[in-house]
Amino acid sequence: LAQHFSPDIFLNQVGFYPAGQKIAVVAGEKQSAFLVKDAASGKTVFNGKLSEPRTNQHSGKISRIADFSTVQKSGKYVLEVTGLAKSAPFEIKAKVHREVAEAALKGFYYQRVSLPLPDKFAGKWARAEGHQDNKILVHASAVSEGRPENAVISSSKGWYDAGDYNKYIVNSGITMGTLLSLYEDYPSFFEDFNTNIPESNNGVPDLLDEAIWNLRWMLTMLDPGDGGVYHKLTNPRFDGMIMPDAAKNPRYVVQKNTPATLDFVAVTAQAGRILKGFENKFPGLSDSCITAAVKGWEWAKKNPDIYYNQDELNKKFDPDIVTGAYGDRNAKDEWVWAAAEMYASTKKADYLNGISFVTEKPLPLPTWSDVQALGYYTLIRFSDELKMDSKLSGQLKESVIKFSDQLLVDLEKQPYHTVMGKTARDYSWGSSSVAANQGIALLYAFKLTKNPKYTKAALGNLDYLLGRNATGYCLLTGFGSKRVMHPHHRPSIADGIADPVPGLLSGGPNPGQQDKCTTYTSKFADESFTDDDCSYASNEIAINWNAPMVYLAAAIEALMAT
Ligand code: 9MR
Repeated sequence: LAQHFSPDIFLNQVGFYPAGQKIAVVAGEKQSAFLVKDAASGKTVFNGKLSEPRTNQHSGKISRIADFSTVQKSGKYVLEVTGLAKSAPFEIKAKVHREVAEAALKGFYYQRVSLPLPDKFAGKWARAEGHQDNKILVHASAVSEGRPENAVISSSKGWYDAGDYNKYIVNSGITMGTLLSLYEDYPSFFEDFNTNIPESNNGVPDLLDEAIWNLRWMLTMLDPGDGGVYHKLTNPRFDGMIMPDAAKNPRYVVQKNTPATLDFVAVTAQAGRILKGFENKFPGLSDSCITAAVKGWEWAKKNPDIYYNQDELNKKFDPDIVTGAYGDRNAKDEWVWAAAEMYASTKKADYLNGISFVTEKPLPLPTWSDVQALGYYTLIRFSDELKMDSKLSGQLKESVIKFSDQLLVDLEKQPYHTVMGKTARDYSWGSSSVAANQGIALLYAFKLTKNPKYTKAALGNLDYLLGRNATGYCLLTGFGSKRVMHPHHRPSIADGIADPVPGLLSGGPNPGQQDKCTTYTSKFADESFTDDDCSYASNEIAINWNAPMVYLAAAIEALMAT
């Protein structure tokens, strides 16, 4: 694909809304004019001037901006830098990101554990069932009175975390919180949002059906003996590059701890609240969630300082566990999130007693290890309904706006005209999720202020993810003229099909290059990416990155479908 298109023009390869902002980045400083042409007829529809040159703060490279927002007629176009370079064709149309949103949610279906994926739903990515997970061993680090070492439990379903086949509560936490919040923020949008999954016709939004697949697994991770929640369900070591059904190693649940339990509390509290509205579809599920949330909360109250430290664990227990650690050593933010969800679901304000909100600071962007913002979002969403203390709710709202305003500072000067990437810090492991989560924060700022500058910047980050970034890749598999073809994703590698499983968001540039792959072509923060399956540090996929992608694309569709 796309070899004859210029690598010097960077734009959202999926397209643009008729009335939305339309920006491309043109590398170099020599040219000063550009044209937008109708792709079929070649007729020029817009004659534009490039901006003054800008210097990239990461690479020192020079580029200019082409703004063609005034082109508003639906159609297929190409952008040409006069006499030199030509972009791949792109579309201008209403609902232009609908398919992106649907595919990104469908990405979760492809990650389902304990289920065969037939042609009917999975197309050419059909595969056999992987991991029944009905004979899971209790690791020596996780025993309780009723469950001694090597006791066997059933813990089926859920989603594979990423390119590997393990299931981690901490990372499921932020993922579920993001998807469930998307539902609570835009419920009517999901009435008619079909991703062609087995449950599509059950009268429940597909978004919730998908989340319930993972919820049912999460509920099995609470030890009924004491109410603590296991950190993860995992092989001792990562599988090779095999299909899920070929993976046969024994799996364990390992050490209960405070952050995992509080993440579980937050998710089950939120799910319990939402599922009350679907009692006739899932009798008893809502209650089971709330009961589990209360149990977890009580365990965490009694055990407020237990953290997962894999190295320490391996000194004490066998077998050694060397899969993803998600070792969070600070539970302050998990307390905020869990308390917020418990309060919103039970309406008992006591849950907030003794919880410290860091309200004087701008919102901390959500990551798997910092989930405080998810609590803020929920309290803001329900502040009126809960008749919340107006001082606290005012502070929470202020922190979201403060954070968003900081993002917007100097947006006009950025080489890619995005809030993403202003500082090198944005390019952490899974930087695509930073872009998506910034977009979500901006959309909350929009909801609070109704100022369209925030939605515009959020859309800019979606443009970033779909191609207006220094790698030139559209970072969602299955989309774009320059596609990610080799994600670090076991099924995509092992299935013998050229196209990777679609709807999965690549982690994106990460100058850490912890995978030591030899195919990186740049060390600059915004370019440190390689479309190579060796690259778990820049080109893996993960559920906690896909969830904010679903949120951003769907919410933008809900807000500006025209
Ligand atoms: O997303 C995680 C990132 O923040 C950490 O720096 C990294 C190293 O610990 O791990 C990432 O999570 C991986 C997890 O440990 C195992 N499954 C794949 C995840 C994505 O790479």
